[in-house]
Amino acid sequence: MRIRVINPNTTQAMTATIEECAAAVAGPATLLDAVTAGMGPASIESHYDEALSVPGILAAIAAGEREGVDGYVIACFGDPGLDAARELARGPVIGIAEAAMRTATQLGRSFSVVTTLGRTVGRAADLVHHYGLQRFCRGIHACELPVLALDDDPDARKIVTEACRSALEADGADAIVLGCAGMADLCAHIRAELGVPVVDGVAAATLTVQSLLTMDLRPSGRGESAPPPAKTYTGLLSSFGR
Ligand code: 5HY
Repeated sequence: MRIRVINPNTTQAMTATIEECAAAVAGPATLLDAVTAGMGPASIESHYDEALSVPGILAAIAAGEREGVDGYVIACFGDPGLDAARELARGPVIGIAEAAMRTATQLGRSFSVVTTLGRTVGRAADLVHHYGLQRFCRGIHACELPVLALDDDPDARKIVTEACRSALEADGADAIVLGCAGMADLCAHIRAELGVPVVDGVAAATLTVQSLLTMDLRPSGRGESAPPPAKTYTGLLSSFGR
């Protein structure tokens, strides 16, 4: 099976981190294909960034459909463009936020989320509600590191680890969910430091897609997941016409 892992921001170094973490869990029958969005923001830390990341995601999905990709991961904790991507793809499309949070619910009664900047907490809260996980989520916390600082700040691991420790002490949750794809390579360290389950959405989403395909499960392609109606798109989006 072929799984495309899409980094919706345009930072190649982050795609490399994402690819490494997805490859660490993918099975021998899975061909992983990690791609960086060909257009959009260098990082996604606001509603504006999120909106402008969607065309790059949809272009990567459309290309995957032409190339015979079986399933997709959207490797950004805002799960940007997820519903639109599911209209384009024949196979499963899984966002790392949904995958991580649902995985955390299978490890205990509660989880806390630790994300990057405080301004992204609202989006994470919206997703908790959208996925119906309010009764499990004890809190959403920010480490106040910009997304790209996860890769270039020498203190990033310490800062994120301490933010996770503080979240655990504040909320008393059974698990921690890492709220950024760029934190994926910190997961094992933080889990060892805290002694509780720490869930990385890149691994969770990759294995969710792999599991669905292994069970030969794909969206019905009917109703809301049917392909979007053909129409003309103009200006910068003219290439998205169908
Ligand atoms: C992510 N931004 O996973 C999100 C994290 C966030 O560029 N990749 C990004 O803060 O929403």
